[in-house]
Amino acid sequence: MKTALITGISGQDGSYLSEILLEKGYSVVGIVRRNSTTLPHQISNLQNVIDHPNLKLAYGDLTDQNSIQRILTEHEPDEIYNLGAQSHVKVSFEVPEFTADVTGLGSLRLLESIRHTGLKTKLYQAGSSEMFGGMTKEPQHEPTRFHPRSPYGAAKVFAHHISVNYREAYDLFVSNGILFNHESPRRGENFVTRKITLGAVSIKLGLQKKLMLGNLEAKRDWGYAREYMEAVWLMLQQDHPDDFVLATGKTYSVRDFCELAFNSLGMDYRDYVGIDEKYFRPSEVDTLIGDPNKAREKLGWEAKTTLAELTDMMVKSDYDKIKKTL
Ligand code: F7E
Repeated sequence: MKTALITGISGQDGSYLSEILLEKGYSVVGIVRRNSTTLPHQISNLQNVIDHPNLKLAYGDLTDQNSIQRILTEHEPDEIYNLGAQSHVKVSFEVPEFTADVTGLGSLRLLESIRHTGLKTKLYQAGSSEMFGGMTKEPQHEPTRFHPRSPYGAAKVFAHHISVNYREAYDLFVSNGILFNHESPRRGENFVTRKITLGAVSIKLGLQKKLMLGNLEAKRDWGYAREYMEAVWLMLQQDHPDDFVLATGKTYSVRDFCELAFNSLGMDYRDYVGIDEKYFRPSEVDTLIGDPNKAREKLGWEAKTTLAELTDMMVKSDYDKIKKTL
């Protein structure tokens, strides 16, 4: 039985990936951080797998090298998926140093731990389309120059480059994913898609009157998170480490997403959506659209779920969830 270690297991991606790995017969170890919320609350995304006999949780932190090294020594994972991060772009402007520590240096600590323990393991480093940022050619693909537009994007660029460096310098098996936005009913509530589906449903059910947002013109390449985690697993099943863009190849504005979400509930977003400057970012990434050709050719992967299907899935899930509480 193979063992996989996941940092960020309590997040959207970690929860899908742990389900996929457990279905494939892996033993999964997830790193969780101690914080002031209770553990059941912190791992609510893991409800489908929490009682699985092959799932273990271990306290640790990407800012604590000793904890990482201890977990590696104890569990000797065959594969490591580094999904842990301070992943909110707007918040990274408020806590840039913390973001650099967790999202950037966290990756280095993991690499150093692998090197020091001498483990023959494969590492997946979760990179982001935020590394491309602004002023790049579209669509963005693996050779596109990075130009991050936030502390989060800059930290991810560091994590990407240091992963490539450790691959070249120490011959470690490290693959970088460059994932464009990927969403689902498990998306955190302060990312724009989930904020919109929750807001639209709350308005529909009479619990809220307006939904305040920031920049409606920003364009993103949005896919379905579960499908992206299938590709992440495939990256570590290759004979050689490599870097891959995962994207749908289509882009839509935040305004388009509002239209889809409100329409699916029989409403016109223009009657309910307002603009609040506080949601604007000091520097914005205007347009992201990925070219997933390399993933298609080498991994045989492509995104299948359309944005309309994804929006419907998220709206329905939020509707059912809120309805139950009324
Ligand atoms: O913003 C605009 C905002 O926070 C999308 C993370 O997973 O994907 C995510 O980063 C767009 C931006 O995601 C609101 O200005 C308008 O242009 O959902 P988001 P993100 O910043 O693209 C990448 C790939 C990652 O790696 C990140 O970890 O929507 N926007 N109004 C708003 N955004 C938010 N959050 N809230 C608003 O009210």
